[in-house]
Amino acid sequence: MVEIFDAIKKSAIRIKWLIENEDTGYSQNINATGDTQLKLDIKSDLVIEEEFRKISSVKEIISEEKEEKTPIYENGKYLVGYDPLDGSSLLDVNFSVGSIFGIYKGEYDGAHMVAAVYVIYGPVTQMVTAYEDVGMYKLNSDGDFAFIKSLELNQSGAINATGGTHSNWSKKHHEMIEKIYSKGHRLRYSGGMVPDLHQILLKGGGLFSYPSTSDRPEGKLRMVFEVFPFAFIYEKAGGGATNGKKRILDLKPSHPHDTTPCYFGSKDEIDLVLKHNE
Ligand code: AHM
Ligand code: MG
Repeated sequence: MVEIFDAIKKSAIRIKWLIENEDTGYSQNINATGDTQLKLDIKSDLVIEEEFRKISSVKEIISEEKEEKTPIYENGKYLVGYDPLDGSSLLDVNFSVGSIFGIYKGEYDGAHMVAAVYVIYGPVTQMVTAYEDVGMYKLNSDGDFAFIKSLELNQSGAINATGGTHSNWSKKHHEMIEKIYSKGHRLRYSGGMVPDLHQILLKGGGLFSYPSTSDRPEGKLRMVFEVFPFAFIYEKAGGGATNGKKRILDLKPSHPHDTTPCYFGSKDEIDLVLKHNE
């Protein structure tokens, strides 16, 4: 696992350089989910693939930007599902973006996830790893990621972050969000799941949701690259993650690019979501 985390650190340093120095415009390509790729989505994907190709414990990789799984080492133990540059459409407005990694053994589903990592490229670059516990690291000027602290969610928090177009929300979701606000929560939403979930984690708790909407009944966020890794991290930090009815890590995608409605948060907020959907 250490060598996988090291490959992620090396990729992060290279992606940070690309963000700061390369063209942040769109390419002519469309990815597997139908989004037009930015040139940086493609470059970041290649950087990560290159770094994982050096690691003999990696059996196979699949990313949000790739149509198909890519075999690496036949005798490798781990499968890695990743989103190389999540929130990349926010690059032009200079908001934080991130890379998300799920490390699996055997299958790409929650039950087979063994570790998860994300990197956030903000005013500073940080990395959060969840393996035995959840730890945060910061990239120093000498190129090393220094351990900062362990992260743990409180029983409840004060932040609410909800995605999707409001006019496409269900009545039920509107009512649930009203309940959250009536408890005193405040809106904090950048439109990048890495900074939005990082904020909730660092500020002790709250709720992030990307619900089912009339235009996207299965939500927008992809299980293998985005939702399972954060579900793993939130559970390890003492919170939870649900699709509204079921625990996220019990879901089984039938295709690596499958999406799901999702709610991540501290315990009280996740209980509220589950009760509301009973
Ligand atoms: P991307 O992988 O194409 O960048 O899309 C994922 C992003 C998430 O970071 C974020 O939570 C969501 O899209 C925001 O979507 P919306 O603008 O519909 O609220
Ligand atoms: Mg993404």
